[in-house]
Amino acid sequence: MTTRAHECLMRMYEEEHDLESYQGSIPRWCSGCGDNAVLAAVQRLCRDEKLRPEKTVFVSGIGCSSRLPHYMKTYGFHGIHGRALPIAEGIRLARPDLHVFVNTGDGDCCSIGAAHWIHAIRYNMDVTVMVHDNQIYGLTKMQASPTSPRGLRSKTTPRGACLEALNPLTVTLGIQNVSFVAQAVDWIPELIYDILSRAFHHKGCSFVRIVQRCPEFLPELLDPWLHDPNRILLLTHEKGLQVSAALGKVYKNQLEHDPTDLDRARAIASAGDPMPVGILYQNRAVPRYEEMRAITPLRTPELIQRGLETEFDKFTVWPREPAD
Ligand SMILES: Cc1ncc(C[n+]2csc(CCOP(=O)(O)OP(=O)(O)O)c2C)c(N)n1
Ligand code: SF4
Ligand SMILES: [Mg+2]
Repeated sequence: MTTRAHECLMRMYEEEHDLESYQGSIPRWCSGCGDNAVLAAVQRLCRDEKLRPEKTVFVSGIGCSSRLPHYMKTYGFHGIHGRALPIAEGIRLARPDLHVFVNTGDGDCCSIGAAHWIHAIRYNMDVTVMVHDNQIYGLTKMQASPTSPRGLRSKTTPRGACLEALNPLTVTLGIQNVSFVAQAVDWIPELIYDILSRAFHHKGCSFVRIVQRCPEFLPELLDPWLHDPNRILLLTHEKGLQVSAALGKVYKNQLEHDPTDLDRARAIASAGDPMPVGILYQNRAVPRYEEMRAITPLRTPELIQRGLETEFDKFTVWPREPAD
């Protein structure tokens, strides 16, 4: 009887987590920074999906946005610049029992980490990727990134960026094996949550670009979209997002878009303005690298112990058998 009560309590401890259970250290982002909205959404998602903190890992590179794993009370890996994706893929292969999330910036993903971005999409491993796109290098205090708009004055482009901005959506939609692409904006929290939830449930590499405000260095950059709901194009569909009546009243510019239509997704992503928000593309049939390989057995304590013992045995000096 006592054992059963104990087991029951243990199960409750393992399964019941409130929001606080996922809150790590206090965020040190500037007030009004869009990263705060992403953090709030993922903490809610972890609670609602009842993710066990010890079975959840957030991986990042370097940047303001890459500080997110510190603010989660789960496992976390604050990696090196541009390398969040290969680290996450390694975790995915070694520990298929974990939920793997990636937080990366526009610089981290689209600049120094661009090669890994392309291959992560092609390998299509089951990771939920959030690109916090503030169109600037925030942490290093305002250098142009590949997504900075043409003409933007920054520390590295004092006379204005001379190149057209790279579009992370069209690039991703052009990569072989792409299986999930969505876009959110930090100022519509309801939709960040819904989109991340869809991304989390997608089996494969889900790529979510989150258009994110950096009030410290680009305080007015996104104002035209923030203050004019008609410049947001909500993508709705029975296979994509359905928006609440309240949100629909504010954001009237809506488009029925079937997310299985890749050509249409590419056309919507290319248009850019009004800014599409929702699920652009989803293909559940794309094979996942970890499934195709399926070579890594789960690292159980027994397996780890056996491996260690095999290694130690190589160096063990066994006592000699006494001579007869
Ligand atoms: C190898 C290497 N090169 C350069 C840097 C300097 N550095 C740190 S963060 C960063 C850019 C971060 O920009 P982004 O990924 O957009 O993140 P944000 O701070 O805007 O969230 C750079 C260039 C570094 N840490 N390591
Ligand atoms: S510098 Fe910009 S991106 Fe970095 S924390 Fe401040 S507002 Fe956020
Ligand atoms: Mg950035």
